[in-house]
Amino acid sequence: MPITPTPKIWMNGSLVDWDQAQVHILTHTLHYGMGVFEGIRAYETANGPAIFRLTEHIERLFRSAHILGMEIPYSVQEIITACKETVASTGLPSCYVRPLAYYGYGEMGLNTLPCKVDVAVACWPWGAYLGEDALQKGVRMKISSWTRHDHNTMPPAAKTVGNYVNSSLAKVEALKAGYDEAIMLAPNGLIAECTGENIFAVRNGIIITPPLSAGALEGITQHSVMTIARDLGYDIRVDNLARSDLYVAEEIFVCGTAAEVSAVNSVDDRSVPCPGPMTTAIAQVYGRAVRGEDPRYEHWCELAG
Ligand code: PPE
Repeated sequence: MPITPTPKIWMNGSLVDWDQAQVHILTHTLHYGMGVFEGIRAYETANGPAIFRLTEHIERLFRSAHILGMEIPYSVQEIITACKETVASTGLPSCYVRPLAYYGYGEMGLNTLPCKVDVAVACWPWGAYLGEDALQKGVRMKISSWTRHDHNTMPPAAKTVGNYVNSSLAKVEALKAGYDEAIMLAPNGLIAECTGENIFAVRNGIIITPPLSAGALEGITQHSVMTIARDLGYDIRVDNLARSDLYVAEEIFVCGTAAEVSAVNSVDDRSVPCPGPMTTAIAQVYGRAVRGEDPRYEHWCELAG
């Protein structure tokens, strides 16, 4: 998706002009993929732009770095402030927010111990990730021929730059085959997640989403959806799903910061009822929650200004 520039990007403590936010070609992470990032959305609310669950996203950024053994030279609070400043500097009512911690210029080779950690936060307007009609018509999913990483290969629980080689391979394969998105299986064959979303399937009236141990990222939208679903009175559980669970599911939806809540209409050309009633109800509440329109979830909206 093409990027629309915004005025400023935060780099190592200061806001710089968009065009000046550059790195050297020998930036370490560009070569070896050892970096961590987040994807966050700021939404227009009655009180101005609010960054949805900003604190939880920045805490996950630090957990991802911790898994890599990378020390971010700022506090969680400093990066939270950086995100707010960057969003405010765009003047946009809503946008996508991308913090990135990476090994910068100065060292080469696989030993990251001497490497300096740089941090940047960029914002830009980002529309519907899986298409404008992803909730109404649903998306066509394909089980990928690419397997999600094993925990001892590339930890899937960390949102690392390098992990997305796996996601991109699967995404492009699915798109070229005429599907909208891919579903990744863990090395043991159970469902992990999608290339950029967590997955939920309804079986016998119970909504099920795979655990971290199956290779899923601990999604913040996944957590929001679970809270909303419980508040709606639904039975929702973290548990393993097999491929066949998807083929015979009563409803399937995927969720992520970028994709929000999107319905699934088929998996490997087996049709799934879409959009299902639970999917629709959860998506409606989520859409209000992110805009600060539901008092139960107002604490999730962190004002940028
Ligand atoms: N799994 C993966 C692999 C993933 O990338 C995301 C977010 C999720 C689950 C959902 O996590 P959360 O956003 O906390 O609910 N994917 C981000 C990046 C997408 C991109 O193309 O870049 C996102 O949604 O912002």
